[in-house]
Amino acid sequence: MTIRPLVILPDSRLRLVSEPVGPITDEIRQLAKDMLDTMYDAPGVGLAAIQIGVPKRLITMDVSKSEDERNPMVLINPEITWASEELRAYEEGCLSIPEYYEEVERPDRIRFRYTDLDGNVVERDAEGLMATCVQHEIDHLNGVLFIDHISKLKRDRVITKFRKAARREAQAG
Ligand code: K1U
Ligand code: ZN
Repeated sequence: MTIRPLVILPDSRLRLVSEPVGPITDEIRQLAKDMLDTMYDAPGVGLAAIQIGVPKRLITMDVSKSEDERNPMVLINPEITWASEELRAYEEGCLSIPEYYEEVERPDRIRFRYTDLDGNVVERDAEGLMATCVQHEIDHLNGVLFIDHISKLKRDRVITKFRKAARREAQAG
């Protein structure tokens, strides 16, 4: 099991647009495994590769309710192909912005397409937490954070707080 360190705000890597994944090699399979280990350890319901510093369009997710019924998902080059007009507010968190939660409105239902680890192209529908999580993670692939969907006042406050924390940590060595 390999837990990789998480990239934390204000690290500028979180603003990169990640590159498409090419052939599914052993390196990609190992990256997906490490991402699942890191996500479960955090714990989180999703993780984008850039959150462990790898700018590739790869996401892991598990939105199952109980720990006994794990349903790990690996999404390669995911895309949203349809989104409902109806929105839904969900209190989101982010492993790259620890202990900060805020309501975000997003489309309630989506259709999304991705390649799985066996190379199959899969299209499926999602609603509720899964729809929210897919949108949150695809945002990460495009350098967008959930705080970009809240007011500028709140966003500036949280960025300032994390900048100060990073400065303090750097000074402490
Ligand atoms: O991408 C990330 O930073 C992971 C993030 C995903 C997410 C959370 C909530 C709404 C949308 C997307 C998290 O997993 S934060 C942690 C979290 O929400 C959670 C942790 C343990 C159990 C249940 C939820
Ligand atoms: Zn996040």
